[in-house]
Amino acid sequence: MTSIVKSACPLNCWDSCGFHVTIENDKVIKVEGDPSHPITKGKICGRGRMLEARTNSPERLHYPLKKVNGEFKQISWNQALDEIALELKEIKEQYGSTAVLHSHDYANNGILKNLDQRFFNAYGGVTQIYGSLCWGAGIEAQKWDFGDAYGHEPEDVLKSKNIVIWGRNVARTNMHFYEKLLDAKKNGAKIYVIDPLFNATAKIADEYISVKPGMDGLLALGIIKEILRLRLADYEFISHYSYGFEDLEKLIESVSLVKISEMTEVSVERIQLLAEVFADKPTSTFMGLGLQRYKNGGNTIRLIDALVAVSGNVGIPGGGANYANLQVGQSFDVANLTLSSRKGKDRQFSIMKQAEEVLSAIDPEIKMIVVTCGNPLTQVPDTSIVEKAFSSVSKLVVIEQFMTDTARLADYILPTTTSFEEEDLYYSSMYHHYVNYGPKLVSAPGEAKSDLWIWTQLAERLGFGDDFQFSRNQWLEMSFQSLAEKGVTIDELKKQHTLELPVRRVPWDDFQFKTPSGKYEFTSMNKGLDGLLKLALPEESKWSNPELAEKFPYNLLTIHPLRSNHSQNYHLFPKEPKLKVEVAENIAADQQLKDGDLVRVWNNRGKVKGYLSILPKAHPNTINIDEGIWKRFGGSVNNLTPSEESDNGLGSSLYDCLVNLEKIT
Ligand SMILES: Nc1nc2c(c(=O)[nH]1)N[C@H]1C(S)=C(S)[C@@H](COP(=O)(O)OP(=O)(O)OC[C@H]3O[C@@H](n4cnc5c(=O)[nH]c(N)nc54)[C@H](O)[C@@H]3O)O[C@H]1N2
Ligand SMILES: Nc1nc2c(c(=O)[nH]1)N[C@H]1C(S)=C(S)[C@@H](COP(=O)(O)OP(=O)(O)OC[C@H]3O[C@@H](n4cnc5c(=O)[nH]c(N)nc54)[C@H](O)[C@@H]3O)O[C@H]1N2
Ligand code: SF4
Ligand SMILES: [Mo]
Repeated sequence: MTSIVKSACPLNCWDSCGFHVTIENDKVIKVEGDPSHPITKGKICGRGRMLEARTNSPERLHYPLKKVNGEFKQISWNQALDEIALELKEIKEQYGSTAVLHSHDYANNGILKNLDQRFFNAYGGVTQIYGSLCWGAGIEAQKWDFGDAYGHEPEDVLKSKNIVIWGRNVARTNMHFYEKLLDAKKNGAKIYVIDPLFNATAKIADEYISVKPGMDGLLALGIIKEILRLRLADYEFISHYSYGFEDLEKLIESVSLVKISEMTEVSVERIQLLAEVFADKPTSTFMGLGLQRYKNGGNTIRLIDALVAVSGNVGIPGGGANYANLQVGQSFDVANLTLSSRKGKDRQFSIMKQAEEVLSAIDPEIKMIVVTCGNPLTQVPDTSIVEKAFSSVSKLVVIEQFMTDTARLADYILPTTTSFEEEDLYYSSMYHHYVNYGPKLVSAPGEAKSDLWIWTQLAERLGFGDDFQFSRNQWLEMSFQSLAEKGVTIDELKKQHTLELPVRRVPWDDFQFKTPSGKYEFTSMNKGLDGLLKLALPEESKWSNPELAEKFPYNLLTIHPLRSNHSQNYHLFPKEPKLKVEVAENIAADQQLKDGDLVRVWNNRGKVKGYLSILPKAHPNTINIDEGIWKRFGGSVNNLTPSEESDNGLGSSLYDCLVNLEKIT
């Protein structure tokens, strides 16, 4: 029997698509878009379609595995759970619960994936990771400026006269926004793309502005300087609704436009053009996340926010400093799921430096790491240290669907379900404000079990089974408590499969900000000297570290791959993937390289080998290697990247990375 049922994409992505899934005899046959989804309207990307292959792949993990004398051996669930539970009990008794590290990311956007936190809180509180490899610096920056990180609803861009896409790879990473851009263009809006790479979105832009990586904050400052010189600023907004503008003026006086042009490698004329664009309201700004993965990433986003504010584009239809939309995530009562009151002990490692922290931890040392929804061996910076740390602990437990680079190091691998094998609800706080429902559609293969089943079983063995005695529906209801009070219920979601969340469509339109002053804060009121905007530079650049730049003259970006969500799909490609090293034309010309040459890319942290591909119109001295590629295909690119935290401590500096390159035979 064949049926087509509604479901949703679980992947960590801007778009959060609605699906039509074809099922035959308890098997997923095909994944397509749901034409009735209000935002995604039947279109999905290859990563979504490939969830069929991820579900049916013969490489799926089907049984619990234990490493014995260096080899994985199949064991029963009872043995795996009994042994892990006993280990957890003994570690807690002997060293305290924080001798366990929970290392995770957000590979699956299901709300019930947060129940891992409940387990570790009920256990007594483990060492948790804080910050985000993904968007941490920018989120924190917007919290300082506005009080929170809120974006405009997707339709609002159709009201913009000008649209600035600043470091977001829209055509590749955010396809439904790309569709909206095409509509806006038909409406007569002008599109400006600011990016070191001439990406697919740049192809539809009216103007493409190429910038030196990591220098966007300075560029924003240059644009503000021009706006002020031409007296094009919104002085009404500045005087009534902002705090700290004089500090920004002082900063602007400290640097000339010519110097800004030299450092950003953007011409003075281009900066002047952008000043006119921002003053010609409404202009919307859409920042990407690549933009802030630098040591100065928080300051970069704050200076772009300041530009949007000075030009009077905050809180108006068709405007906005759009980065993320935390209104979406905040709609759910995640705290109800996580039982944080039960956490007796607490220790935190930063997500960037988790490996160094594991290696240096005392009182207590880390005795066990549990990995969920993450693949740190490919995704966390400075791979050689990550590998050392994850190999050093006496017990590594990895809950996975596939034998990833991280799983290979494990002492226990617990096989888990894919999204079509369990019920959950899915949302993303990155773009639109709709929540989607994903029912259980097929049985899991072999003995694979959901993460939630695993936590429930372990909780029983550790004596807090009662904390997990709820049905899936009860868990979902718990997360919907506040929404239900507003008349948005889980029953309705199950019926409709997608629901609009009650959020502000044009945030800050009342000019009441969630900051300490209640105003837009150019200077963050309660942050002391940190609260001032700065001429901050990336850690690795010729301006901040000339000797390093002499040795390693090229900027390495490691952006998100087209056909994989991070590391999730490379092993499923019909043709074995190869590591591609994309270089700006000047690098190829200087070193007389051609497409297909085998090259080595290196710095003081590590090296990778790959095949050269010349990137037309990329900013001079820029290289890109898409992230996510596994060791067996030539990765990880994170062998090269730094584990430094961003200026505000909550983000990564993955793209703040200088390298050298040479041809090898
Ligand atoms: N196909 C695909 N889509 C995805 C994902 C995926 O893995 N694959 N991942 C999802 C996730 S988790 C995320 S976080 C989002 C990320 O979505 P994006 O922010 O769109 O993508 P990134 O790859 O993080 O960032 C890359 C963009 O930033 C630009 N960039 C890098 N450095 C700078 C800079 O200094 N200045 C400027 N102006 N631009 C810069 C790059 O050239 C590139 O165009 O994508 C989501 N969508
Ligand atoms: N160099 C470089 N590194 C980066 C980035 C970059 O741009 N450049 N981007 C960063 C960003 S933005 C992000 S968001 C992170 C993403 O980092 P991760 O989230 O670690 O990466 P993924 O490859 O998406 O997923 C990790 C693993 O989760 C598993 N998984 C999927 N679903 C489930 C589930 O339901 N349960 C369990 N237990 N496991 C599951 C998958 O099989 C996969 O192996 O990477 C970061 N790392
Ligand atoms: S990965 Fe993103 S664009 Fe692709 S189907 Fe999933 S939510 Fe949609
Ligand atoms: Mo991300």
